[in-house]
This record gives sequence, structure tokens and C-alpha cells, in this order.
Amino acid sequence: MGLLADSPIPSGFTGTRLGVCNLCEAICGLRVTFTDGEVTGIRGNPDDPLSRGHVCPKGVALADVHADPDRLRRPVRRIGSGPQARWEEMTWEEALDLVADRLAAASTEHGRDAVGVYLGNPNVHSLGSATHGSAFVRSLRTRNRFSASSVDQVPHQFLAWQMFGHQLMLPVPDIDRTDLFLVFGANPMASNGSIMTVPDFPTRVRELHARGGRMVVVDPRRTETAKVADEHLFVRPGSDAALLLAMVHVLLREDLVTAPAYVDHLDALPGLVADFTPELAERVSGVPAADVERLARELAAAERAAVYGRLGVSTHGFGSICQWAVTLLNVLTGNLDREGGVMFPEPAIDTVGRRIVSPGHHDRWRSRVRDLPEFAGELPVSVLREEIETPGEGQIKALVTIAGNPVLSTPDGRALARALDSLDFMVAIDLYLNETTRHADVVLPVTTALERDQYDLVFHGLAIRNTARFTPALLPKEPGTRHDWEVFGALATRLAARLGPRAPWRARLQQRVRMAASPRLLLPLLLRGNRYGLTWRALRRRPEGVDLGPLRPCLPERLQTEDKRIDLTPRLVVDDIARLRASLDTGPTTQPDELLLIGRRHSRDCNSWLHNTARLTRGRPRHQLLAHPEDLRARGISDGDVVTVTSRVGSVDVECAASEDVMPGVVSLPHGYGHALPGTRLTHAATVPGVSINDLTDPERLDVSGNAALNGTPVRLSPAPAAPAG
Ligand SMILES: Nc1nc2c(c(=O)[nH]1)N[C@H]1C(S)=C(S)[C@@H](COP(=O)(O)OP(=O)(O)OC[C@H]3O[C@@H](n4cnc5c(=O)[nH]c(N)nc54)[C@H](O)[C@@H]3O)O[C@H]1N2
Ligand SMILES: Nc1nc2c(c(=O)[nH]1)N[C@H]1C(S)=C(S)[C@@H](COP(=O)(O)OP(=O)(O)OC[C@H]3O[C@@H](n4cnc5c(=O)[nH]c(N)nc54)[C@H](O)[C@@H]3O)O[C@H]1N2
Ligand code: SF4
Ligand SMILES: [Mo]
Repeated sequence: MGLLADSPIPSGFTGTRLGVCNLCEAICGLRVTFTDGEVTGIRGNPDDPLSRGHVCPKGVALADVHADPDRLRRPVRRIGSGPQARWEEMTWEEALDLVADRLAAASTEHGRDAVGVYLGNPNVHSLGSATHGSAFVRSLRTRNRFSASSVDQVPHQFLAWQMFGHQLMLPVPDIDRTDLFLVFGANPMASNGSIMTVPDFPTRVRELHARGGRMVVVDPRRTETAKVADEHLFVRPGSDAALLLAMVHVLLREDLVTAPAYVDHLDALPGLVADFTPELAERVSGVPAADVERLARELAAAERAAVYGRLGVSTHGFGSICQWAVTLLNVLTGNLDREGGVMFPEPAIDTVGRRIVSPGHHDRWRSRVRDLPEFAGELPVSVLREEIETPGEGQIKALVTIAGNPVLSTPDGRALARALDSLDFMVAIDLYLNETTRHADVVLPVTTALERDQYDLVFHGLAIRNTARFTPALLPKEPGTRHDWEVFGALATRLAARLGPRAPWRARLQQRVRMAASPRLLLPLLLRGNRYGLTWRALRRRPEGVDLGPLRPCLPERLQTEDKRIDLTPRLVVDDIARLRASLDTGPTTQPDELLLIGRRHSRDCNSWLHNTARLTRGRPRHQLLAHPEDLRARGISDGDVVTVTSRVGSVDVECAASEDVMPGVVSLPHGYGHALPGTRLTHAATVPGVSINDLTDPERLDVSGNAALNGTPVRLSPAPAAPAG
């Protein structure tokens, strides 16, 4: 049968083919059933050595995105603006020329930094973006580069760059072999894991329990993950730095340390954490001092333990300190690079060791208005709006967004939306006319996941098991549509012609050849010399994925630091302890009636962009503000009322739901909602209730790495004057 075929299905095909889901980091292998050329079923592939048959409701929605009549299939140009705006289709040649002309004009008239670029999350899930996207971004020659990373995982990268020598040298929990799994600020039951590619998390937790292991979750909300854990501890949002450092304090004070030989400055740690006592942690975080001590002791006593801190402690005012403390807990208990601890995946295509991705750098330039340093070539997206709105040399006049929806996903999105209208020119490379792309002058749509070849250059490197998998495109590209890599190539070539040569001719030629080659042609080159001797041919013969075995210890050899040692006191993070101490004196809130806002994810949401399919939005509404019944009662608010939530930057009206699952003093909204805006073309999503949490989050609240502190935003709650529309 056609399960193993290597080219798209023929028209009218009936049968099953292997596919892959690229919607989240779990990268599940799929079995896709076709009837007369239409997708009629999507199931998990039990033969996939990593995902083992797992699939979630979102995977099934891949077909809905492909079939969605609202999805753009041709380039469009906006005629007029505001509510009167309409969209007109263009030919590809016309659209690409116009975009290249306008971007080049901004660059030559106002200087190269006049073009800004924002890369959204789906870029890391696309092979074509990995192979061709960065060359396009480089061809813009701007320092005003932004991405969703700075509302997500920059603290992880910032720390990995300083301690392990490469921003993507990120340890992942060896969840299949650990005895104690300590989770801070992550909800893998809903998110399916992040910086931990772990398809089938629920089964793996059951297996952990079956072998006598334990999972402990520290989170301001009793999440889906907390509910399947052995223990859950509430923690005040934004306070984990003090809590985690207190655990380090206990390890050092009680002499529970078994650090490896390749670490430096161990002796400096006791002085750095001396004042972070369990008592201080209790006062700040609400976690009892006795529990802080017990957790530290249990961690030291466990034969194999993994400490994991993710989005909740990374989109945080002290995200870098949190990630540092998490790393210290693993290192000091001997759990870094140990089976059952946290380990470094060794992917077949080693983007780290082969420097396919740069190791990272810091403060080579700064943002113009707020003077914030770049990290790894990007500025914090929290400064994007001011860089567009503040006049002067280097002001952003033209913007490119690629697979991103920053109006819903970055702090003070409403103000960013206004700023987008003041640009001279904006182009979006995207599938939809949504809250962000409706501001563009031109939208260039690309093919969907089912039409593209896929190899996960990023996520094999973050996976809990070493595997490799090449999945050929299932569906042929519709006539007149383009793959993302083709759009990147066409734009890069046009820009080079308009902006004039910069590199020597040989390099330019090589670049042109590379941009013209499909990702599939580049993969054999990338595979060359891999440590497994895995050939391109062998990879293609096994579309279910090639198993390369469990994670293996690899330090200190694989460290990317020059001296193959780990500095336990990374300066840029250690220097931030002074700011942490100062914040402990003032506290997270300034007013007695303030509550702390946190986000949440649901298994049927995918950031902001999968709400246009009824399959994922039916069922009980899930957009509400969750609040503790006591906090509602104290404000005269009843369950189900519409409330006004106000922060420093804005306010929204939204239904509330009383829930004892959130800690008193904490309220929670999901992100990625708030769709019914004029000019969008999201017929179904526009009927989905909810508001954008990022109309409340504050671009002034940042970690030292430049990452936005989305969680723990102080807000006030009051009964709303009238019911909201819709
Ligand atoms: N308050 C709060 N804010 C958050 C978060 C939070 O937890 N709380 N989470 C943050 C995180 S972790 C992230 S990653 C960001 C996400 O932030 P973004 O990446 O800005 O937002 P997405 O919702 O992922 O938007 C993806 C966009 O890509 C388009 N798209 C989908 N597939 C493709 C494709 O294959 N090609 C192209 N060209 N376009 C495509 C979609 O139509 C959509 O417009 O949000 C962040 N924002
Ligand atoms: N279904 C679904 N899956 C997804 C996504 C999605 O939108 N939907 N998005 C994908 C993306 S882009 C990413 S980055 C990952 C993220 O994956 P995760 O890191 O698992 O992210 P969340 O589910 O947002 O979990 C963050 C947790 O941190 C908690 N938290 C908030 N503030 C604090 C705090 O101050 N301290 C502590 N200890 N906890 C806190 C929140 O209550 C929440 O439970 O998920 C990915 N997977
Ligand atoms: S868990 Fe993630 S990768 Fe797997 S089917 Fe769901 S969305 Fe797709
Ligand atoms: Mo993310």
C-alpha cells in the first residue's frame, strides 16, 4: 500500500499515508487517511519511535486548516484603510516586486534599520523556514529583528549560552527514566511539553508512577498536570526565583552537593544565595519553608531526578535567575547529564555542534529608544511599538511579519496594533487575515503543513529520545500557491538586486543556489557526517522515524564552552540578583486590592491561530477569567458575571468563572483570544468569545534577558458596567 510513498498523493487517491503534525513541539507522527483525494481521518502512528501513536485534537485539525475557505491562497493587497478596507488579489510576480520595492525603498531612504522584522512561532515548526527563512531575514540587513522568543524562552537560551556555550544547548528531562520529576511553571498535559519534545506525556506520567516515581508541580494554578501529579504546591506568580534559590541554599547549607568535576565557581555560590533562606521563600512565594527544605532534600536523596522550569518561570520578571537556579539544582545534585536526570539530546543533524545555529551573543547593539541590549541578534519584542512610533534616525518605517500574530501575542498588543497603522509599509507572510495581518499592505500566503516536506531541525534537538524522521509532503501544492521557502528565496533575491551587492560574488552565487534549492535537496548535505552514520537513503526508507536510542551522557565533551567547563556563576545573571533583592523589599503589587494575572493553555488551543475551526472550539467555553471565589466575593462579583480587568496598560471586559484551582490573589486568562476585530477574515473565530490577555500585559515588565514578564501582571477587578457585545 501507499504508506511509504515519497511523493504527494495522486488525485483521487484513497488509502493511508504517513504524515506529521507540526503544530506543537511534540511533533507527533500521523497516519492520514484519504478518500478520493480528501483527508478523511488523522490518527497517531503507533510505529513512530518517538510519538508511539499519540495524537491530540489539534493534529486532526491540520486538515481543517488546509480546507479552510478563509485561508489565503493568493497574495492580497489592502485597498483603503479602517473599516472600509477591502482586499484585492495580486499575481505573485506583482506582489513580490511590490514588497521588494517598498522594503528596499524604506532601507535606502531611511537607513537599513528602518525595516523591522518579526518572526512568529510557526517558523520553528517549518523546515522551509529553518533552511531559507534566516537568509531572507539577513537580506533585510536590519538590526531591528524581533521574534516570539522574547515572549517565551529567551531566558533558557540566555542561560545556555552563558553556561553551556550555545544558546540551543538546552538540557531536557529524561522523563522515561527519572524517579522524581519536579515541574515549575509548565503544564505539559495541555501543552504537550516545551523545550522537552515529549509526545504522549500522559502515558509517560503513568509509566513514571508505575515504576514508583513521583511528579511534583509548583504552579499558581492547580493545572491538568498538577491534577495528575503526586503533589502540587501553589506559588505566588513571579516569586519562583526566591523559592528556587532557597532550594539551592538548602542543598549548600546541608552539604547535599555532588557536583561534577567540570564546573567552576562552586565556592562562590554559598555567598550568593546566603540570604535566600526557606523563610524568605515562604514570605515571598507562599510555599511553606518546611516544604522548601523537604523538596531540596528529596531532590538530593533521589537516585535520579529532573528539575524542569518552563514558560511560567521564564515569562517572568526574573526568568533568567529562575533558569539559572533550575540548572544549579540539577548540577548540584548530580542530575545534569545523568540518565534519569536532565540530558542533552544528540540529534542526527546537530545544529549546535556544527554551528548551523550561532552560539549566541549579547549587547552587540541596543534598541534605539529604551537602550536594551540585543541577544542572539534579536531585540525584545516588548520594544517593537516604541521603535515604530518614536521619530528619529533608525525608526522602523516598514515591517515584515512572518508567521506571527504579535497583536495578540505580545504585551500591550492593542497599542502595537495602532502603531502598525502608522507604518509606511507592512507585509505579512501568513495564512490568514487576522488581528495582525489586517494591518498589512500586502499579505503573502504560503502552503500548509500537509503540502510541505518536514524534518524537525529544531525539535529532534530538544526531544526526550534521539530519533530522526523525514516526512514527505502528503498533498500536492495547489496550483498558484507557493511554499514558504520559495517566498523567502524570491524575496531575498529581489532584495539583493535592489539593495546592491554586499558579499563577494562567489558567496552571492552560492547563496542564490542555496535559496533556489528545496529543503529536501539540502537535507542530505545537513545529514553528512552525522554521529549515527544515518544516510539520507535510510532516513527516507523509514518515514515513521528512525530510532537512535535513549539520551546518553555526553559531558564535558559536548560542552560548547571554550574550556569545556561550566561556569556556575554566569555574570549577567548573577548581576541581576541585586534587582531581585530590591524587588523583594517592595513586593510584586503596589496596591492592596491588586491581583496577579497569569496565562493558561488548553489542549484544543494553539496560541492565537487555530480558532477558525469548529472542531477545536466547540464544547464548554474556556475563555473566562478564572478567579478564586474569595477574591470574587470580596469584590461583590458572582461566578459568571462580566468583570472589568484593569492593568497599567489597559482594560478588558470578560466573563469570570469562580475556581478553587487558582490560588487566592491570582487570576488567569488564556492567551490567543480576542478575534472579532474589523478587517479580519476569520468567520468562525470571530464568533468565539474572549479577550486578549495581552491587552493587559505590560511591555515595561522585563527579565534581564529582555524576555517579557507576561505572568504576574498586577491587575484590578471590578464588576463591569454593562454586558459586552457578542
Ligand atoms: N500573555 C501571554 N502571551 C503569550 C504567551 C503566553 O503564555 N501568555 N505565550 C507566548 C508564546 S510561548 C508564543 S510562542 C507566542 C506566539 O506568538 P506568535 O507566533 O506571534 O503567534 P501565533 O498565535 O503562534 O501566530 C502564528 C501565526 O502564523 C500563521 N501561520 C500558521 N502556520 C503558518 C505557516 O506555516 N506559515 C506562515 N507563514 N504562517 C503561518 C498563523 O496564521 C498566525 O498568524 O505567544 C506568546 N504570547
Ligand atoms: N494546547 C496547546 N499546546 C501548546 C501551545 C498552545 O497554545 N496550546 N503552545 C505551545 C507553545 S508556543 C509553548 S511555548 C508551550 C508552552 O508550554 P508550557 O511551558 O507547558 O506552558 P503553559 O501551558 O503556558 O504552562 C505554564 C504554566 O506556568 C504557570 N505559571 C504562570 N506563572 C507562574 C509563576 O510565576 N510560577 C510558576 N511556578 N508557574 C507559573 C501557569 O499557571 C501554567 O500552568 O506550549 C506549546 N504547546
Ligand atoms: S500533541 Fe502537538 S504534535 Fe501531537 S498531534 Fe497534538 S498538536 Fe500535533
Ligand atoms: Mo512558545
